[in-house]
Amino acid sequence: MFIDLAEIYLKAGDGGPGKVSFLRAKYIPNGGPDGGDGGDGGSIILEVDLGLRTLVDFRYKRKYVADQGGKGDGRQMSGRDAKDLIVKVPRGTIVRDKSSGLILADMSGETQREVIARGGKGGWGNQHFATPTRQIPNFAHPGTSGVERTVVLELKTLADVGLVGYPNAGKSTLISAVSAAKPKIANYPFTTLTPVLGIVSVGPGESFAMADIPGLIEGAHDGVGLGHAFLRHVERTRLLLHVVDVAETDGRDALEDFRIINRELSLHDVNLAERPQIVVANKADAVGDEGKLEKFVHFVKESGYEVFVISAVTGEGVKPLLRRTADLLKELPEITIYEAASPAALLEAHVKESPFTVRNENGVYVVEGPWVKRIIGSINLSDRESLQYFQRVMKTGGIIDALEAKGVKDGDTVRVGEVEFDFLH
Ligand SMILES: Nc1nc2c(ncn2[C@@H]2O[C@H](COP(=O)(O)OP(=O)(O)OP(=O)(O)O)[C@@H](O)[C@H]2O)c(=O)[nH]1
Ligand SMILES: [Mg+2]
Repeated sequence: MFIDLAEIYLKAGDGGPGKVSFLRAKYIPNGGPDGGDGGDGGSIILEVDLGLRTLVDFRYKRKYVADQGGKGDGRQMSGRDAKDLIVKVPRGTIVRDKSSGLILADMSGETQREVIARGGKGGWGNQHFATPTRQIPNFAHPGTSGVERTVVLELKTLADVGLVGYPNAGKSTLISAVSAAKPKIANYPFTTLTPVLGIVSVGPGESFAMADIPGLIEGAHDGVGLGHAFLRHVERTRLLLHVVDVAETDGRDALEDFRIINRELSLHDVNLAERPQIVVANKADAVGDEGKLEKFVHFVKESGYEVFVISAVTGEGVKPLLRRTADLLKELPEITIYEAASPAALLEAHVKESPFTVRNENGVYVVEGPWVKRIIGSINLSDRESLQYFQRVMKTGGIIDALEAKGVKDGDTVRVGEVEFDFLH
């Protein structure tokens, strides 16, 4: 089964808790603190697997939970770091954070690996907390939480060239004539049900990737026929080959088909309608009305497109088409790779959409919310840049406004998680 959309839940492991313990030995009556640290929780890492072609596995397994870090122990024994959980995805998978819709990663590299949910850090044991004035530290850190999130996976095939056109126009016949791909070909519409990728070789060391997708019909953007969902597999392409049946099999009209497909492309995504396009007038061997073909070619050229009259079956005209395609590709921008959102943008989105509360507890303004642990875990308060980032999130997340609404004044104490600071506007 071919599946190109999936939603999965990820929970990285929490860091293990640090230990509260004191050295006990025969001749040392009051041993110092020797509580070890907790281990780090396992992260969830997505990895490209070139052998995968679909997201079908995620139909059956939708929940991925990495192990927690081990607990710290006495005698300064650290807890074990948990193993990372590796989840394999096909190349071309775009990973989005479900709640914000932001892109976490575009898994398009051949060997790409990305941490999508980071495991929590192990907590410090009490061995770290002894000071000259506090010789019996009766506490340890609990460890931070592993990231929990639902992500949407979307597979968008990586190809230089996309074949689009009406059903039965000969798209699959063309890709099977010019590459090793062997999709099903038949004389009825909707023969192709899933995208097919083929590598087209045009000369020594010169090749490009071509994607064949199911045919489109009028109303595809509204879900008519197989709908337009498969267009996602040509969205990254640099060039479209628009295949039109100019033999007008079954009483079709080439010009009308051509217009319908272009309209469907723009209704799906204006970027796709503006993608460079070569018109492939196919089935030249079976044309009945040469005059009509000439008119079609003339009209299409007048509209600003290059046209190649070919027969995918006899091979007539195919070579010049491939030559021109390869030459044009040299001038066109690279295959689209989507940029991942910055960690700051992600955290801001998270803060914005999560509820938080501000309350006054004996003169201290306490900010609480589900993201508090995460933000505190992700910043280093002794680092200037990190601190500026923290302030920015406080501001864009609306926390400063909420504090002011509660009556906070310069010099008042604000507590976020375990961090306390003086409010300064
Ligand atoms: N005479 C002739 N027939 C062709 C040519 N190209 C394709 N055909 C025929 O047209 C029919 C449809 O071809 P396909 O390649 O399956 O068409 P498609 O565009 O992939 O169709 P869908 O997958 O349904 O969208 C088949 O019977 C092919 O043999 C051609 O150049 N000349
Ligand atoms: Mg086909």
